[in-house]
Amino acid sequence: MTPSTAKIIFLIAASALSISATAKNHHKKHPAKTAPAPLYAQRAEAMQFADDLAGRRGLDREWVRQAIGQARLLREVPRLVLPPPKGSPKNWAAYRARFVEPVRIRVGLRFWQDNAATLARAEAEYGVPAEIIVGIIGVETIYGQHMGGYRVIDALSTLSFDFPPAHPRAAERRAFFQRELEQFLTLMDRTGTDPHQPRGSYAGAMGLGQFMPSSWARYAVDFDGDGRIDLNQSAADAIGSVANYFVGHGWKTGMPTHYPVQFDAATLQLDDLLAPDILPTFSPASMAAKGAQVLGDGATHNGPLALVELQNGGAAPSYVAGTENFYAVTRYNWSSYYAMAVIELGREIAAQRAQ
Ligand SMILES: [Ca+2]
Repeated sequence: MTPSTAKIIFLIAASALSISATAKNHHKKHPAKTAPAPLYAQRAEAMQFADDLAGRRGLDREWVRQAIGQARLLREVPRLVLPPPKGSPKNWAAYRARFVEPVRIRVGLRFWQDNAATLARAEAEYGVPAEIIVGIIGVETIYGQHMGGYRVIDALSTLSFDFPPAHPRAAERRAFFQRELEQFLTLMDRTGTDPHQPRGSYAGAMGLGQFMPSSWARYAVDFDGDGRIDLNQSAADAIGSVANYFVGHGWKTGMPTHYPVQFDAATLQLDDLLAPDILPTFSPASMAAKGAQVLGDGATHNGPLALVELQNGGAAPSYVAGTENFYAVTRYNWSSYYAMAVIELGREIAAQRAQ
């Protein structure tokens, strides 16, 4: 649900660019003002989409036209959703250092302390360990510190009507954001919320756990029992909703996320082992037959495993055997680097709590 590392790196690059652009403007006597982007009310296909959406969902046509019509193109957003250039090196060590770091650990310790009873209740009711929930909310928003400042309606309209055609899966991704825009407006209608109010990431993800509108509609729960779902202000609602999301994506109570592996260079069939990517496919015995011995409790693991490769730039990659629960973490954000950062941040905070 969050930007992948690459996108984060892009974002950093983008801010650096805007800083240098600002610096350049200081040398001009009359810096040119950038005109605001036009409203989507001026775009026929956006208004057609609004009419169709209103019909499909049984929403008030004028309300939907106003909602989308008053949205504006976010000029910087389309390039943020482009994948990194081919051949960009992936670096687990650098990725980890960004998320498993002292500030996030310190804020995470406090979050866990403040919400210990709620986290324990979520673990008991959903079977999802507190450290996984704490890891997710930490990686996503540093416990609510960075929930995103874009108007969700602008972000979703931009990605619905101005998705970059250069993206290799542009049609599929544009359709995804159009469905999210539809879900968002349905949610706004149902909760009586002004659709121009909610703020979120450049991709339209909202709240402590950065839920996309479809995930909010499907998995969000009122876990503090006040009769409404608030994933921005209620830590309890966010905690319960993250746990419920995991259950909805196949989390298995009590199963570890991964085990260490050891290679036998003489029999290793690395290409075969990596072919299913992170989809759990192999038994411990079939992994061993292909030269990867699953260590510890993993030797007797009951269920499929995946060989997860984490590249370390120019250095040798790291490998683990990921279980179905590792795969479940990647349903939050489709990246094994992301999943491992969530797991290791939660684990580090749990270790410090135990001290
Ligand atoms: Ca609530």
